[in-house]
Amino acid sequence: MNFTAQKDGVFPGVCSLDCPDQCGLLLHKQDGKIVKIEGDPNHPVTKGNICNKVRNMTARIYDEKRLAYPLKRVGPKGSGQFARISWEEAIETITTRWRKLIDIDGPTSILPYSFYGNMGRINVEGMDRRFFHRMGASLLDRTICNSAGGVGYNYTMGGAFGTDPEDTVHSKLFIMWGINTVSTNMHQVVLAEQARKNGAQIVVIDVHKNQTGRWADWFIPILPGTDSALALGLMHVLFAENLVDEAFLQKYTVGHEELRAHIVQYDPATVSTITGVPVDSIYRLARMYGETSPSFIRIGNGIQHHDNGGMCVRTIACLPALTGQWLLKGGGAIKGNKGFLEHNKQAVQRPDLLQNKQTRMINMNELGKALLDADPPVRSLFVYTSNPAIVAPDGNRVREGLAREDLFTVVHDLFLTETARYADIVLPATSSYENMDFYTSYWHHYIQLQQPVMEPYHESKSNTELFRLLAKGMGYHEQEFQDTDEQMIRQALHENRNPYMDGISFEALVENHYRKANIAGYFEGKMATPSGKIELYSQLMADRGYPPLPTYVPLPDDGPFPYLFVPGPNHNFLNSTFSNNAKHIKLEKTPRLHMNADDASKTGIVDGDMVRVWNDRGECELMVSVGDNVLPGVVVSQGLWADSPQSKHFVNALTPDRIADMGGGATFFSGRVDVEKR
Ligand SMILES: Nc1nc2c(c(=O)[nH]1)N[C@H]1C(S)=C(S)[C@@H](COP(=O)(O)OP(=O)(O)OC[C@H]3O[C@@H](n4cnc5c(=O)[nH]c(N)nc54)[C@H](O)[C@@H]3O)O[C@H]1N2
Ligand SMILES: Nc1nc2c(c(=O)[nH]1)N[C@H]1C(S)=C(S)[C@@H](COP(=O)(O)OP(=O)(O)OC[C@H]3O[C@@H](n4cnc5c(=O)[nH]c(N)nc54)[C@H](O)[C@@H]3O)O[C@H]1N2
Ligand code: SF4
Ligand SMILES: [Mo]
Repeated sequence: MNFTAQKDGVFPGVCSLDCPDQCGLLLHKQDGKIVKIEGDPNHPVTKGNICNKVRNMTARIYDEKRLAYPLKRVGPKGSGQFARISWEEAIETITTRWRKLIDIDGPTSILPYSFYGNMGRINVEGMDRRFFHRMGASLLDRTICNSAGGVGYNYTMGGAFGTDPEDTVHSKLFIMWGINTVSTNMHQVVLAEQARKNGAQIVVIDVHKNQTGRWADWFIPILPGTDSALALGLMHVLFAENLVDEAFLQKYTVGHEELRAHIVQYDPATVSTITGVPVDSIYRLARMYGETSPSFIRIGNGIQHHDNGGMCVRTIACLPALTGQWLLKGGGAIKGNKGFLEHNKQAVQRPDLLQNKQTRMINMNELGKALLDADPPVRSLFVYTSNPAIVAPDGNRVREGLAREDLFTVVHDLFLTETARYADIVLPATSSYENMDFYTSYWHHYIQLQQPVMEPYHESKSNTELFRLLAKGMGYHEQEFQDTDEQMIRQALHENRNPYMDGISFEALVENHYRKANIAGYFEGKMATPSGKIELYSQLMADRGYPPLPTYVPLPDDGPFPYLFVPGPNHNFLNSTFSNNAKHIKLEKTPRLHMNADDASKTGIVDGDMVRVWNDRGECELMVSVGDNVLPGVVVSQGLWADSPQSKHFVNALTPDRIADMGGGATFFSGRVDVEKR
């Protein structure tokens, strides 16, 4: 069916944002324009509810600032002075420059940089991958989001597999651990509310009493980066008070005897000193967890944006096994569920095109370093579906790199983002409602299809279309650069080795665009770990130089600054997306720095003061909220705001680009700062 040709009507859609909920949408069209976006009541999990951000999405897709044409830079880098050019000139300029660079410096002098501003599988990890593999460009390790925790979880559980969120209506205890669920996973809140009506308790463990903490039955404040100690303290009590499920441990785990001996050192008094959680709270939580079934832990991203984040998630992931929760409907945990919906990535991304090429891997969390110090140097940067000048750590170094006059930078986006301001060539991107793609949630178990609903906005092009054009310009004439979007989706679903996706084909998705992974038999005790069991003791970790048992590792020293700084995302933006849309800025009002009243009174800061937050990496300015929603010694901000000379809201000026313990992960929340009245 051709939806774009129909001027009026209501069409099915998928939210393409990097959000676990991946809602089903209804797109209302009038006169060829989308005039309203609402939730699709037929979506089995999201059931017609969507967030305010996307309810206001039309303000973004028709924002007068949206890019309509290709541009070339006509002023100094970063000044935002551009002139309109044609697509022909844009492609010609880029490919001519790249051919020269490849001749002189080799293809690894070119670095692609992208993330998941659109979760469409063929647009954001499809044709682009084929293109850069064929070229032999530097590879990007895409580790900015959840990779430390992902690797940590895998050591325990063997893969990104967890509880079916639909089953959590049966849970009797929810532990929201380092996740701001009310803002970042709203349908988990809806499901928990249903369970709450049947008596379920909701516990939130966080460094900030934000909207999620306020919603909890019991909020437990904790010092940043200490959660693995708390989890070990819970294990201590569970073993000591015989609240563990011995039969489950025997049958489905390895290392429970070693663990039992190991956790003796993590007695509640010791754990309390580390975490700031009172001894009686540790006992109470452990007993609650040991005595309530089914219990469910939602493991968030907050705990793993720390230097010790991988080990922290690995440790928390052991808890459900201790009390045998995996056998119960609604019991267990979710860190991420993407394993159930893996498609045929080989066919889509074609890593075989890299064969016999000498390339190198650059960790995206070290973009500043890569642009300033890489040897051999990066001479050209191609940014798409991401906004590193705002979202990447140690942001001043990133911007210093982007400002290099000799760096040839191309940015493909819907807006002239802070990153695009540094570009030599800017290319306009379509929104996901203008493209065909398929979407696989990392929380619920549904794969969804988006068919284009509106014509491309002015001269904008999708990622797949752009890379087809670039391939042509580079003289890559092979078939894989001519495949259509539909062909690529078919390839993604064809000969897929993932048994949970059996029977899900392109036709099936066209017929019914919500298809559930066939998860029957997930927990039959055969894990994808080396031992085939849940690994409380991991020989693989020992072989790789980690402690093989769950362990608390303190955060490293980050300089002589009094506060740990936790700059997370906010409610009305999605990372930096929406930070340039007036409607969403108005909803979010102003960025705040939350500070404990004791700290404020010691420094003479009062509520509403503008403060300078600084360390040896940079500074930013925020308005203080004084109160008791953070512990002393901790300051928290929310939102990745765009900045300008008038509003210095650039929180990533302060964050470290150190690499976490596992998966090359980011350490956004392990930096220290000082705060002074401006
Ligand atoms: N509204 C909205 N939704 C979003 C996003 C957004 O920007 N806005 N971003 C999307 C993306 S890409 C992601 S990855 C997810 C992220 O969403 P979440 O998984 O919720 O992760 P964060 O919001 O980064 O952090 C969650 C919580 O961890 C807390 N925290 C920080 N450090 C610690 C710690 O050491 N211990 C404990 N216990 N808590 C800690 C923070 O205060 C925060 O409340 O949300 C997605 N959804
Ligand atoms: N301080 C701090 N920094 C953080 C975090 C934090 O909690 N604190 N969170 C981190 C996390 S978890 C993440 S995931 C990253 C996210 O970082 P990014 O992935 O960079 O996310 P966004 O800031 O949303 O930027 C996405 C961009 O993609 C563009 N876009 C959308 N659709 C398309 C498309 O189809 N094609 C193209 N070419 N462009 C498109 C949007 O307009 C937007 O400018 O940020 C990280 N940075
Ligand atoms: S951002 Fe998340 S909650 Fe909002 S519509 Fe998209 S998927 Fe749903
Ligand atoms: Mo993320």
